[in-house]
Amino acid sequence: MRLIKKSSVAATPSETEKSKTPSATSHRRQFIKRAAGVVSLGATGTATQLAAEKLPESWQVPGGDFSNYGQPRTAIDSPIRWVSADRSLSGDGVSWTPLHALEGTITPNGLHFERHHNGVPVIDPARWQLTIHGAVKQPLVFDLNTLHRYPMTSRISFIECGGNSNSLWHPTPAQAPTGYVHGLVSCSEWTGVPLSVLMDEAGIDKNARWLIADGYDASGVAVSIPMDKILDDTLVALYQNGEPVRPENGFPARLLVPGWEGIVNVKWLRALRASDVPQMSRFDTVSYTDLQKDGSIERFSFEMGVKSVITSPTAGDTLSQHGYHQISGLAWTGSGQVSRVEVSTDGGNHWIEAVLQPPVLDKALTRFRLPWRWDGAPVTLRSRAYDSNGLAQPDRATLLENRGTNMYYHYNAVVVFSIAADGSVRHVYA
Ligand SMILES: Nc1nc2c(c(=O)[nH]1)N[C@H]1C(S)=C(S)[C@@H](COP(=O)(O)O)O[C@H]1N2
Ligand SMILES: [Mo]
Repeated sequence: MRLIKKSSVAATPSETEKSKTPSATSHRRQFIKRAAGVVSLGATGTATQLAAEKLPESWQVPGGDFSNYGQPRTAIDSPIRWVSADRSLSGDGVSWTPLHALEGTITPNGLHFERHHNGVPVIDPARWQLTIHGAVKQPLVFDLNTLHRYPMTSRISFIECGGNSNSLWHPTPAQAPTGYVHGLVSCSEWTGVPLSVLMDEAGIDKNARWLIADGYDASGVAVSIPMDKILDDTLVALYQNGEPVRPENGFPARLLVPGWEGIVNVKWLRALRASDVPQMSRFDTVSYTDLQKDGSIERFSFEMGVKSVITSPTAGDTLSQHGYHQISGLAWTGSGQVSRVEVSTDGGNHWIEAVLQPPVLDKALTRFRLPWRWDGAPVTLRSRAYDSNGLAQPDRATLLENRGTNMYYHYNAVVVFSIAADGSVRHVYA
């Protein structure tokens, strides 16, 4: 948790006044009301009155230049993706969104998680083409200029890798900040052409229940996606948070299949083939399948479960002060909207409804917050999400009971952090 350190609180009288605008106060009151019994208004202050410090003079000389493309500040404490890659397999690996170091719900493009099976291809947009073929009346080829003439739409949506959080299937709880364990999920505003528009132009044969998508990269990724989902809400995404999709995330075009596991969101999109049967590619049958308790294999497990994680405080933090803290986290579900998030600060005995920060969007990350007072005694913090489809996030014992221990994907159990008397935060199974 990024505690306000005493020395960095610029509590000049004017700034203190500003923070007391009526809206800030009533918002806080609302907050407190929702969480009645957890913290009293008087306990919210962590700031310390300091004498106004003299600003360093170096800030007050003429500063740096304009830039054509802004870069984030880089410093030792800047949010960065962590990369876990297998150096023996070219371009195979992931990089993690630092969820614990970000706020709100939108992931900056440079911090969107990455999953490549064979690296990021260099694609010349002038030579890029998308082909729609197979069981269609009229096979079509689009170049990028043509595609840009079609009607576009935007939606805010998360993408989550099916393998997100999968270290938690192991019997020992990983000790890393939230993003480096659960950060194979990111959320962006994606803009592009609804795939239904393009399929309509191609004219789908009536038995074509599947669409097989592949990309230009060397990985040979090919996935079979049910046509119903394609026609429902799948986009050929060209923009990510307003700018062209980043090379790492599929430039110049990728599929956005809202709420469905990462692999079907094919990047560097090359071709879409309509078919009455799935391709049964390696990615349909070997990867992204799970061994069940009864020994059978679950395939085509597309929809991501309902899930929440606390992002602050997180494992590795040390709470250096008693008193008021804000518990903050993210919740999401592949089947609709997050309807409720509950937080327990007492080992799961009592659950308090957290405030969901609007807007709460379908298949998007949702921010939850809860004011909390730490009295200095050892505690555990956990969050549990529910969705508009009636699904509830399971605790770990229930997930293992239901799914067995041979799973690799789709881990969505309640995550627990313990805080010791010295303020140190650890990830625990409890
Ligand atoms: N062509 C292609 N598409 C791909 C992949 C890939 O390796 N090649 N990886 C998939 C996987 S497993 C995931 S989780 C998402 C990751 O998208 P991102 O890198 O934009 O976060 O892309 C999917 N699309
Ligand atoms: Mo993935």
